[in-house]
Amino acid sequence: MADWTKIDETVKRWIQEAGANIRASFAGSLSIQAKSNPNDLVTNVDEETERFFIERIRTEFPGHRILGEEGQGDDIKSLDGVIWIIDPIDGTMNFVHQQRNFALSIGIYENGIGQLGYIYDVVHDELYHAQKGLGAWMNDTPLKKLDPVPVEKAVIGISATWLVDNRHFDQNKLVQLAKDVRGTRSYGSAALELAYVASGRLSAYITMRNAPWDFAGGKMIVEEAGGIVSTLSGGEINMLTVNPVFASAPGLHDDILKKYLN
Ligand code: 2AM
Ligand code: CA
Repeated sequence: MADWTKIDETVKRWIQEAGANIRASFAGSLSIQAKSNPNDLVTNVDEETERFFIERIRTEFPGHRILGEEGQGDDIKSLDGVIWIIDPIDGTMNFVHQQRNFALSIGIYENGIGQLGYIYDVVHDELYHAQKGLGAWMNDTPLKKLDPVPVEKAVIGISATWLVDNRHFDQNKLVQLAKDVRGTRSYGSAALELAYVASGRLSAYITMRNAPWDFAGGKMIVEEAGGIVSTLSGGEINMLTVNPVFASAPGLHDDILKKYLN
């Protein structure tokens, strides 16, 4: 049996160190490259931060496997054993353009079950984290269990991408939802938006396309805070593939599924 409390202490120490390195990088110059398309960016800091964790995990926890966005970890085809799912910088476009609104995200899963989750807002020094069965925190403050929210009082995180013609979803359903809620917001970092759902800053977050490293940490934190995370049809999230993701406060999750998403 893994000692999750001990692993938690180690991860938090590493996250603080990696965060300090990322903040220090603001003073230097970035090397920026495009990946799958001209707007899909990666920088030397994404790669260095991923390597920072991989080197330490390999030394400290040699039996654990690693799925990292920048592909320097293992080739993961199953959820067997302990897997660290890492996004060194979630919201790379924000990191490059704004030097804010990005986060480091880590989810640690054992046989597909989330045990530890972390989202570190590096610029604001806000660490959201959760441990299975023990709850969720922002820094040292426990997050309150989420209360049900009615649609008309909901502030939801959604990108404008999904409210215009797109290949993935009939935008008219989401346009009606956007009209009915109190407000919409878009931060450009799935991890941060999930942290905001967990802490009640957002009532829900909806996206058509998230990769496991975008949601692995956040899913755990939202669930430990009493929220619900599913696909847009209410199904279970697949931790090995890209998914549509719908994270929400309780009550609201059911209302939106029934009234808007089916
Ligand atoms: P990233 O910055 O780590 O790539 C808004 O763009 C959010 O969606 C960010 O969390 C971003 O993560 C993620 N994202 C962007 N393009 C994506 C893609 N093609 N597949 C999955 N997630 C993506
Ligand atoms: Ca990333």
